Amino acid sequence: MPHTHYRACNLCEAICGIAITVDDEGQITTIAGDPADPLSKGHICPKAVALKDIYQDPNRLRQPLRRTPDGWETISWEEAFTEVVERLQAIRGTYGNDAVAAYQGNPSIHNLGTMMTAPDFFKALRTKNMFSATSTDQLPHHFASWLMFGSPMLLPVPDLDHTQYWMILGGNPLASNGSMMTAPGVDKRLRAIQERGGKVVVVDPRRTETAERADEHLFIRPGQDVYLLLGMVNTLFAENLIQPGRLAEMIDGLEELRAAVAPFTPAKMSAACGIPAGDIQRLARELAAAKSGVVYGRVGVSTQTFGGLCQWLINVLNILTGNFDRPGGAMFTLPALDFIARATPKNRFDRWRSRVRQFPEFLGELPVAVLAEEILTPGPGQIKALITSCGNPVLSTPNGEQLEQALDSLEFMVSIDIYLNETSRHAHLILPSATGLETSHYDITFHALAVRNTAKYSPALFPKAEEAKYDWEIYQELAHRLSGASGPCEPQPPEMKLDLGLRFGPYQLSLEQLNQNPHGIDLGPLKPALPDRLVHTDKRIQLAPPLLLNDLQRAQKDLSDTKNLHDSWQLIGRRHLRDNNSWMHNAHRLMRGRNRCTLLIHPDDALQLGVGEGDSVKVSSRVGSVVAPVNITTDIMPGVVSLPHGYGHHRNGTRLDVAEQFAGVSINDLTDDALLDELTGTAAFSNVRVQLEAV
Ligand SMILES: Nc1nc2c(c(=O)[nH]1)N[C@H]1C(S)=C(S)[C@@H](COP(=O)(O)OP(=O)(O)OC[C@H]3O[C@@H](n4cnc5c(=O)[nH]c(N)nc54)[C@H](O)[C@@H]3O)O[C@H]1N2
Ligand SMILES: Nc1nc2c(c(=O)[nH]1)N[C@H]1C(S)=C(S)[C@@H](COP(=O)(O)OP(=O)(O)OC[C@H]3O[C@@H](n4cnc5c(=O)[nH]c(N)nc54)[C@H](O)[C@@H]3O)O[C@H]1N2
Ligand code: SF4
Ligand SMILES: [Mo]
Repeated sequence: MPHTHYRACNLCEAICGIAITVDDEGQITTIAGDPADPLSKGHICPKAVALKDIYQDPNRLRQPLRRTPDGWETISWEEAFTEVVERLQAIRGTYGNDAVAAYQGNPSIHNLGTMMTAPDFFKALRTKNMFSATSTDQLPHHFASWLMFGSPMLLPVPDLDHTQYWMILGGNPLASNGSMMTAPGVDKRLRAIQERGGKVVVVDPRRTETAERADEHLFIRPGQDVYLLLGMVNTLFAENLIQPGRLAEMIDGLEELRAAVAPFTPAKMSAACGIPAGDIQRLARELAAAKSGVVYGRVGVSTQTFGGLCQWLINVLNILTGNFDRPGGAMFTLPALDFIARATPKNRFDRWRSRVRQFPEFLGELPVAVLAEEILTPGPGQIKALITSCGNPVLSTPNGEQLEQALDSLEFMVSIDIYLNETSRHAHLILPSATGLETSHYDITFHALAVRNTAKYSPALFPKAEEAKYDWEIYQELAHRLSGASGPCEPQPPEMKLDLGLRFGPYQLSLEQLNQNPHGIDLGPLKPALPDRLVHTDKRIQLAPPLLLNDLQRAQKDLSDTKNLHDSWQLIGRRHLRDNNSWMHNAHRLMRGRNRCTLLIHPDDALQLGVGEGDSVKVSSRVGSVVAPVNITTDIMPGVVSLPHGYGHHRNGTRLDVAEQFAGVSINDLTDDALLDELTGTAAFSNVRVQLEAV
């Protein structure tokens, strides 16, 4: 019988409800948005249909591979597990636990099985060399939340559906479908703000798809948002616009903050960020005057040299204007599986440091920008083995070419990945998992970051191939064998823990209830939750944590450094709706039309270089160079150029079926491992300077 299967798409943070019809032969006939999903209400994007392509892709790995001098050979799971554990144990025995490093990539958080099992496996490694895509992404959000609210996971979300004023910095939700803000159908939600008389402002060095739809767009010099934000906070104090409302009783550090921001006047900030002082003041006044409002900053403001300060100041602006923990402002979710309820305040920073550059850990991780040097620099504590899981750091972390050299020098590398790609091709063994439509899903992370409280469980649509394993089976087996336990590993599907988590959660749901509601369960709009939800034991908000106040000195110093802005360009990234980081360019239906991996450049700059539309330009940075065709547009600021990340599929030896004209180049062959936010360790992608040359 043809039937319809309902699930959540787990490709990006929007977790859209989808309806998949399957015919008698078990073939997918359609994938459409599910109007009955309480969160997405029918929204879908073109990537959802590619779930079918991933499921059917003949190049997706289904059995473990081993690299041999004559190429890759397929081996049994038993052989693979035995070899991985033997090699890891041997390296740990010879060099110590820290010689084994691990990198976890983005799809881990979109995978229920990995979320439930990978942490135990990585803990069992007892290594200080843990890395993840977080240090190329949202680390500053966690840092600010940890210091201000007591837990890195207590993350405020913009209450989009009720706000009257939305200021977006460094995010392009119309292309990315939203991030640290699960809000499927952002376009509709944005239009609704305008229809109820509200205003949307975008601050971005590029006039993005989102900026195009906003009421106002301001260009900002890349990497300089901290100065705009400081100028706005300064204005609030200078003009007596501080009105935290009921939060006044819960905040500490107001006077320290006032003193700390006093030197950062809008007039001084303007020269740094390129936004007129009058506009900086006006934005602060507008936010303070709005019936409700929220400042939201995403990857473009996290991945810069002052990413930590930016995310702190964004919270500060929302708090000082009375827009925190109130409808239409920045609010906290109450998810059905609530990991905050049991969170306790802990020190999570600088408990150890990286060996070479002495960077402090945060949340048990070191910045991925130091991974290559930790592999390449000889001496005690050098990394000799690496496990990558759900990650493609060669294309996604700064100075990818250097990392490739480092990977080739490892004694042992294993990738838990569904493809033989730019990263896993350096591994000795690849352990592929079942994925997507073959897996069940409950979104532990993104229900906790959603603009509305909902809960949804999706069972697997198709059984996995007989010879395949789920991610959770791989982690459990490896953890079991590494622990030296005797006897076979008893598989524990993630559903057991999930059901328990739901039952002990704030709504006391169960897996059975979720199974009975395949479209998902609506748990209502976000509600004020403070002070109860604060994790600091004194239930207070720290407005002026010393680590952040100290970092202002660095911002002050950088401000007085006179830089010659005219001898180079600034490079920024971008996302396209039909891309998903580095790993879906082999889905042919997403790769039609024009090559998207182009260098956006302003007409004045193109004229200066003497290049016309489509001409090739060599882009060089301290670490490398690439050649890309230009796309001339007034949508980008003069002096700034943009390349999307995730491309660069020309590297030999992969089994990815990416058409030649879409292979592109990797922006991360230009981004610099030496540039990072010295406070949080986040890669500073937006601070990279490049030279351009017509070829
Ligand atoms: N210059 C620049 N660089 C960036 C960014 C940027 O904006 N600019 N963005 C950064 C951000 S925000 C992120 S999150 C990172 C992403 O960085 P990564 O997470 O390292 O890279 P992805 O491209 O997401 O690679 C995902 C990998 O997981 C595999 N995979 C997919 N599904 C599964 C599965 O179910 N199981 C397993 N085991 N593997 C699976 C894919 O084959 C692929 O190899 O990139 C960062 N890099
Ligand atoms: N289609 C699609 N969707 C995705 C992804 C994808 O690859 N493709 N990736 C997913 C992931 S892992 C993430 S983390 C999210 C990210 O979601 P978003 O944060 O919305 O990511 P981007 O679309 O890269 O938007 C970043 C914006 O920052 C701007 N920017 C760059 N530098 C600066 C700066 O210095 N200052 C300011 N103010 N702006 C700057 C860029 O021009 C860009 O418009 O998207 C997720 N969704
Ligand atoms: S927006 Fe994200 S979750 Fe929604 S259909 Fe597209 S890829 Fe899937
Ligand atoms: Mo990300």
